[in-house]
Amino acid sequence: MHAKTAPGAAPQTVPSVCPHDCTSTCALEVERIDGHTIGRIRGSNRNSYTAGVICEKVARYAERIHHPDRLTQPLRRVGPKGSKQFAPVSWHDALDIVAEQFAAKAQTHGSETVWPYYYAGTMGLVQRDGIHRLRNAMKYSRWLSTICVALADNGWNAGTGAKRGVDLREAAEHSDLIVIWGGNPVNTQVNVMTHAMAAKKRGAKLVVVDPYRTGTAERADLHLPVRPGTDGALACAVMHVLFAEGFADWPYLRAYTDAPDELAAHVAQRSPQWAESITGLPAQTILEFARMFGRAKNAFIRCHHGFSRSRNGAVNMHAVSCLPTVTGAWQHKGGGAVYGHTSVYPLDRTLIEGLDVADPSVRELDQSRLGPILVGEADALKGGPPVTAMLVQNTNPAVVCPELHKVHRGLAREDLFLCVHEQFMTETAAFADIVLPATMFLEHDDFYTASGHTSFQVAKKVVAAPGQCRENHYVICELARRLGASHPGFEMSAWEIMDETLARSGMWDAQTNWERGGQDCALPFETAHFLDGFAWPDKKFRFKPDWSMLGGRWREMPTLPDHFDVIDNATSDRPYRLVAAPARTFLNSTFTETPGSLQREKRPTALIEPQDCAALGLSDGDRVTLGNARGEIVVHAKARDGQQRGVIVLEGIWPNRHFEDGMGVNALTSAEPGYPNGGAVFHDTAVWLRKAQPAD
Ligand SMILES: Nc1nc2c(c(=O)[nH]1)N[C@H]1C(S)=C(S)[C@@H](COP(=O)(O)OP(=O)(O)OC[C@H]3O[C@@H](n4cnc5c(=O)[nH]c(N)nc54)[C@H](O)[C@@H]3O)O[C@H]1N2
Ligand SMILES: Nc1nc2c(c(=O)[nH]1)N[C@H]1C(S)=C(S)[C@@H](COP(=O)(O)OP(=O)(O)OC[C@H]3O[C@@H](n4cnc5c(=O)[nH]c(N)nc54)[C@H](O)[C@@H]3O)O[C@H]1N2
Ligand code: SF4
Ligand SMILES: [Mo]
Repeated sequence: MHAKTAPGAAPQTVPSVCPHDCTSTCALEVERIDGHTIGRIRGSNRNSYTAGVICEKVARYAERIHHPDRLTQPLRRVGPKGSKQFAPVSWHDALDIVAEQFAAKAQTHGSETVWPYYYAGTMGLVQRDGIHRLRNAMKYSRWLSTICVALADNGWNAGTGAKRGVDLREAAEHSDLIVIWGGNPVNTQVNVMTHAMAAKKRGAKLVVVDPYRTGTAERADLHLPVRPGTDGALACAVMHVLFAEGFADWPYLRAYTDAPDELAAHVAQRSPQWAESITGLPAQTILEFARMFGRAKNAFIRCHHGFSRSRNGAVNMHAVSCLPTVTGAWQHKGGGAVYGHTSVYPLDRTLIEGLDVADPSVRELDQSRLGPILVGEADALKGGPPVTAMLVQNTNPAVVCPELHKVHRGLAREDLFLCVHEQFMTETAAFADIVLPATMFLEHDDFYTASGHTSFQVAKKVVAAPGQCRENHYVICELARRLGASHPGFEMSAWEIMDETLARSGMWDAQTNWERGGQDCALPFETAHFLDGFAWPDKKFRFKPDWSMLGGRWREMPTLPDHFDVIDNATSDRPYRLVAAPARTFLNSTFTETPGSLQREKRPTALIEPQDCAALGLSDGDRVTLGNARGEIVVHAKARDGQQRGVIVLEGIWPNRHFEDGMGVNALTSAEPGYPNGGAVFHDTAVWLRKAQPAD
């Protein structure tokens, strides 16, 4: 238990920044009760994007930071792999063991056998990305980052050339139509809703494109419940109408785009009737949406990640980014689109990531193909040595990765040495040889870019960490010292790295940034709207992207926006399409340990269209089996209106222990890379569905 406020002592309020993997990167106000204890967390008004609003799960962060199950001391495995039999060990000995094992494995198999594995449990750049400095200095296997943004980034950049766009706050004030495409911000980005609802209150229309009736869709004037993986077809049919009915802005197209005549001729063949058969949306509804979009003066599209998580996700994202380009909506205040602002920050990442010592000839492994890699599939290993040693920070692959059966088989390998640096005994940590206890964001210093807004924010440590928890930066530097890795970054504190990085980047120093509550890196109107050109040498938006720039399987891709039919289509054996969507009060597998979130999310549940339920004789609460060649899971059924027949939605990346057979939704999802060159396809899964046999 943590201490209560001393009688009469008012808690202090101190600023911080939310580190979680969420585009909002909210500015926070934290109640500090004493040097070890926090109270409520609130959204700060110092940032006009956060505007005083944060999600409920972070508001009650005291539940997480003061959780009785936090790891507080280093542990060494003393039973079989995965048995959770651990004994305490000192930090000194634990780090020695990790360094000895890494050195021994590298001696036997070469340095590429070690694969530092991380993700975005914290989005702080020093604590998250320092692992690359160790990787680069030691020539450990390199990293192809694919679990989250790869398909969406590639699709967005294919047309515009850069990951930036028009600010949603501007759209909230000026747009007359906001389209939330392929995301559920009521669950995942609460601040998007603040600004979208402000626009709606002003009279703007709200359209939501999502396979099921989410909380976001419920607030829309028009909801388009598209079949998963068919947004490219929908976008083409909308463009068909825009060209056919005179909504295309030809002077803009001639000045700002590469191939408008070819595009117009191409989409002339892609009518709403054509798209009806692919998307399952009535042609009339597509026509209605296209006309709304065409008639709006300053239509704005908020592109989300959700609709990119299919094999054709990059093509679909690119197709959607073409819409405001056809109408020239980019020219108007509040018009255009945004997917993320990450490229606005002029940050030099060399010191943090050790880019100056990176060797491009070292093997690069695909993050999302962890399962195939660990079970030794030759194509996944790129012809190199097996992976026999890993350091895992900020991620829980035993739950979040596709093809979980392979992931678990791999993590259980006796010849794999695994060190997991964690805040909790996650299902990944349970497989470890060494477990190290990690700090939480309020217990260390770091700085943060955002994707949803443009403010760069520094946050200071607020309270002391419990027990022997140490920050990621400490682990990286101590391993570097033991392994003989040399780089200036290993000799500096987190704060020194921040200051030096900011100085090299021409930005405010860390203290100034902290005092002023963040440095806004927003670009001027002309640039944000690409009116001084798109981010290509010829300054033209590309309707015909050069997919070959990305390598991989680009030859198979369509040259113009289209329905790229490489998805895991329904078949007679697997007649349902599964969407593995985010839950409101979990964040990936984080917060699955907090009582408030567990209470709200209840249990893994399949949302099924009522007629499908009737056809299968299912009532709410019945146990159902979902399966495919990769695995089967048992969950509870719930009838849900507002999605097409044949679509099933399962919200939340529940830990595997919540499932009868000990394996969760990612037992069903595929590790096949999206096109052209990687990207996880979490919402692109065909499954069978049947009433489960009675439980034993
Ligand atoms: N509460 C909560 N917040 C989160 C997360 C969480 O798990 N829980 N995860 C965080 C992370 S890591 C990320 S990357 C962001 C992601 O956040 P966003 O970029 O906002 O995207 P999501 O909300 O994940 O998108 C999910 C929605 O996409 C829809 N979708 C799936 N397939 C398709 C499709 O083919 N077409 C269309 N049109 N829609 C489709 C799903 O039905 C679902 O409603 O959210 C972050 N915030
Ligand atoms: N079925 C399905 N699967 C998905 C998705 C989906 O929509 N559906 N979404 C995918 C997406 S978008 C993403 S981004 C991935 C995310 O997957 P992960 O990146 O694995 O995210 P989390 O499950 O939240 O795990 C983050 C872990 O980092 C730990 N952590 C947090 N801060 C720190 C720190 O400072 N130091 C250390 N050492 N550890 C820390 C937390 O305790 C937590 O266990 O999941 C993917 N998996
Ligand atoms: S909305 Fe996202 S960034 Fe804001 S507090 Fe919640 S998790 Fe953090
Ligand atoms: Mo993500």
